Amino acid sequence: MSSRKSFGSHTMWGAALAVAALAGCGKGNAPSVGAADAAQKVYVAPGQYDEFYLFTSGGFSGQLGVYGLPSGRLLKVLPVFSQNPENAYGYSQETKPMLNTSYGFIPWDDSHHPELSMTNGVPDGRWIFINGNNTPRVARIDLKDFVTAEILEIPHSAGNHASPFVTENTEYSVAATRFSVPTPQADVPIASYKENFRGLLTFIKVDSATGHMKIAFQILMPGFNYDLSHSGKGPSHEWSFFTSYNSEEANTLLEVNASQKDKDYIAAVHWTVAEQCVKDGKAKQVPARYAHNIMDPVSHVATSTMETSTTFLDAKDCPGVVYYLPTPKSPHGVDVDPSGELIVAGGKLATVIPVHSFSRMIKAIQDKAFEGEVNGIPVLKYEATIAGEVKNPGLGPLHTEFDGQGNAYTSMFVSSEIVKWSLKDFTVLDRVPTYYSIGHLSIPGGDTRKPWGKYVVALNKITKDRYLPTGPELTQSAQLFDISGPKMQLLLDFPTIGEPHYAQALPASMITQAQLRTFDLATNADPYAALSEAATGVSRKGQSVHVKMTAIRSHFVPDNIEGVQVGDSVFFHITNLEQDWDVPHGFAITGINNSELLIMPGETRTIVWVPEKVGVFPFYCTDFCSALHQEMQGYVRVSPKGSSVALTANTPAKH
Ligand code: RUQ
Ligand code: CUA
Repeated sequence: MSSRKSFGSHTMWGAALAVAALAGCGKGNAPSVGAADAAQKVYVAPGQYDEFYLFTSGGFSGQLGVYGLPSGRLLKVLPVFSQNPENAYGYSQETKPMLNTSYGFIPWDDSHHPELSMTNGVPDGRWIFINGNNTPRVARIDLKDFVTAEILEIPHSAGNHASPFVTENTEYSVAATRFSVPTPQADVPIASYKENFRGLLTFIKVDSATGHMKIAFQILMPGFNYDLSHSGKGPSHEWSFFTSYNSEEANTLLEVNASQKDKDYIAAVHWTVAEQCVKDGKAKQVPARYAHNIMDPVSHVATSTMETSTTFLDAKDCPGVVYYLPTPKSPHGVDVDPSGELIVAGGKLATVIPVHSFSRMIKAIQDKAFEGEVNGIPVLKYEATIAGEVKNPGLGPLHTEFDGQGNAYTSMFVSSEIVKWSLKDFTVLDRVPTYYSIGHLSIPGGDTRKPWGKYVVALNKITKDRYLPTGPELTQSAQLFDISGPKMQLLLDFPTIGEPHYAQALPASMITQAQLRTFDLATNADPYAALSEAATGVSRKGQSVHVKMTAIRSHFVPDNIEGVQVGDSVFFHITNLEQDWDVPHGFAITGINNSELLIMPGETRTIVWVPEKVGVFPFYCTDFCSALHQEMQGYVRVSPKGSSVALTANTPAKH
């Protein structure tokens, strides 16, 4: 959901609290029976590592949270779509291009779905993708160094929610528009929705060697709202599934007007057929403007390129590319079981959990078991594709993950619980309350071919009385459950940064093995790098002053600079000469209208300072790096505009 108030109603609260009351929980409650047992299961002794990495979306913080499981300890806030003054992401000259878009520099987004890259349907620990919902973008983060390596804007999209789910071998990452809009954009009456607004499903090709993203094609669809997605696996490998709601095509008061029909649709997209149609010339090139931002892995300097065209494939021009599966009632999540055969939908307003069968779907297509069509897209008969329904699961099913042992776990938003059910006969096996109003849930590898089905994490929308109050805004939170036995057991509540819409986890060893500890100074290709103290210096080009500076425990070179004038743009290019793990240096100067810098070993980072006052201003290292960290400082003398003080610095050459 895009907001924690999506279903914001008192009924929902009533239900959530009723469940809480039933379970005998409330504020200041005594620890439940088995607390010692639970504590032991999440205890990671000092100095020990967690077993899993958990990556949570930051929601409206636009970032990615990195946690350890089972401890729930926060390890890192990894900046993606939002500026982060803590390490100058989006503030430094080298990183600013990452946040460029066709709308200009955008320092924020709303990120919902982290998605690990996969090989043969199993996370491979190479990259993690995440969507920018508001200004449609997909980011790729390199898990070697936990750096946002690439951000691709999605043209002609509006609300990149059903994204960035990947296919089994990361052939594609998908990006469906949540809101239908005039496509391409146009100045038309909103009331002409039905005739002018379209949906769009974007397939981004991911280069298997470099991870680089490129839009392969965009499929034009009827003007519904496309909500979530998952790709097939095994037998369903060539397909991606997208839920949609608002098949009523309402353009106002969707709360009522988009809940009229008994069923909406899952769109089943056969992407190899789309590839063929593009090859056969059934697609067309259309103008577009969208930013493609890449952090160069060698120079560590980001570049932003504006792309100018994209490939549109109208679903009706490519028979066999899309089929609609009727699915009750405003479906939200769509999840494919580890075998690739079962397609589970979460109808937010449905009273059952509908489960489609992939093999029945293929047979229905062969038999032409259609009940009609929408804009040339065949609609399959519900009875022809359905494998079964989970009866009386609870209220408000949203998302389902799998444990690899034949069980499914579905989050129930309205009744605020996780329901465990059998993939064999669709019977409910267990249920536990969540505090409160769970959205997504996450099992390590739980949407892949081989889940590590040890834990499930509930990603809750509301915390109310679970933590010490912190004013009107309370912490966001997740809960960890042990699912290794027949009954789920609550182990831990832990606060999260931003709104943790969704999360993915994988065994820590898959990442720790390939970790980079420093950046190689010898290959630093930043154009303003100073690879030794002898290479430092100052220079002036008109109103711009460039300072090439180095940092190493525990001094800057140069550390005395004179001849800067009021109104100059002073570019501090600072190279961290360290080649030691965990020794960044920081940089800040009085009155800088910008963030600090935090420079990793071997890296160069640049920040701009425009002095507005005459005087002598100190700068210093902001990261406590050694016993003489407090000595790591310097001065810049600022003279009036037009002053005759020469530009000098105490670099080794000029001593
Ligand atoms: S959504 S709570 Cu933004 Cu993934 Cu379902
Ligand atoms: Cu360098 Cu503190």
